[in-house]
Amino acid sequence: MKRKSALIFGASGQDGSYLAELLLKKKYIVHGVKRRASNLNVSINNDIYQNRYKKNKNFIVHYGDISDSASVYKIIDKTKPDEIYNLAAQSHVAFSFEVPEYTANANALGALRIVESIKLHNLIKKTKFYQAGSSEIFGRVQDSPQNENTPFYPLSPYAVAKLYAHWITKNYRETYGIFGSNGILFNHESPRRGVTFVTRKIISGLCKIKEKKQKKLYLGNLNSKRDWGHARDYCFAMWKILQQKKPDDFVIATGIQYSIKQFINKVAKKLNMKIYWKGKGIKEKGYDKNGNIIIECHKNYFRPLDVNTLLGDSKKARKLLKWKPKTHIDSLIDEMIRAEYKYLNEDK
Ligand code: NDP
Ligand code: GDR
Repeated sequence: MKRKSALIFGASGQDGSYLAELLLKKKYIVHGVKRRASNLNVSINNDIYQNRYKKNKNFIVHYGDISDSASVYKIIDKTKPDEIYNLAAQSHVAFSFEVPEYTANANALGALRIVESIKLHNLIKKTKFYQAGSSEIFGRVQDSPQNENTPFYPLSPYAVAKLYAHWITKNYRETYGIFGSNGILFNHESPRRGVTFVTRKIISGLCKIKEKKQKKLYLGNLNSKRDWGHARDYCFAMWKILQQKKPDDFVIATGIQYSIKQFINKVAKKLNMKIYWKGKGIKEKGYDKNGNIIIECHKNYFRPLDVNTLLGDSKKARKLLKWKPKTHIDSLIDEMIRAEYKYLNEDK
């Protein structure tokens, strides 16, 4: 039987690394797109990318950029894959307020470049397309929990761009019959999460405070609530979405939410640290048992507009994809803490 092939835009990111591992395990030929930079990026995922995949003959690296039409067209033409996963994005919501135009180019037009390329290269009958959508499109939530029928209300340049990508995928599906599916994924984390996202920042900060390598952790809005799952489980859902007979859109979530403060308390408990909270809003502070301030809010980490609550209802995915999250938030935190200690010991 002919081996399936997949092309992953964003293969060096958190999700790209888990998805590549899954597909290689399923005996796919995996093509990963990586953008060139003038110096080597030394993030953990790039280590994984360099060390693990470089030597695997079933993993082929292509240099390209989702914001550059010619490179996207060329790579798709060259690889003609059975499945394309578009995970490439400027994925930081807060940064998107600072680089709105670049965010729109990568996150919105990136998806357009791929579907247009599938059409131009006559791949409509061959190639299935997965678009990495986000729960951020629910923004100022109109209903709770959020499912595929909840109205969208994006609150950041990131979310507005992701909403364009959502609709253009649906539009090419309805206009040209492309097998294009949107996953509307709620937050998912792992030891491979970028260090500026809140879960990794909290775990990394508290581990360092406990080990006396850092005195204080500065954060922003402690009261927003998120529905957090494990990236490995969510990448499995991406693959399942493309194994369906028909293209469709799916919400992927755990259905349980915690506030940032609750998340901090959970991590602290696992590290045997008790945090005493005092104050409100930006003045709220977390103290250790000796009365030292170890958590403080700083205006730099507040967004011009924030999404206060997100809670997903993934009944459709549970029924049609037979998917459900395997990892409980406590196991996710345990895994992230273990990895953080490993990074600390390796002094990364
Ligand atoms: P990451 O930020 O870890 O990974 C993003 C990937 O996109 C990296 O490989 C990055 O490459 C690549 N990339 C960025 N800009 C470009 C570009 N111009 N051209 C080519 N590649 C580029 O994100 P995640 O893995 O967490 O998320 C994957 C996708 O899923 C993203 O689209 C994100 O918006 C979306 N998403 C994520 C959720 C989450 O909770 N993690 C939830 C919902 C949606 P490089 O290594 O060079 O930076
Ligand atoms: P999010 O994740 O914006 O939901 O986007 P992030 O972890 O950045 O923020 C979650 C919430 O925590 C609050 N917060 C802070 N956030 C960061 N990054 N740093 C801080 O210091 C801090 N303090 C408080 C934020 O205000 C926010 O409310 C992630 C990304 O992966 C997107 O690509 C993806 O689409 C969504 O999840 C679903």
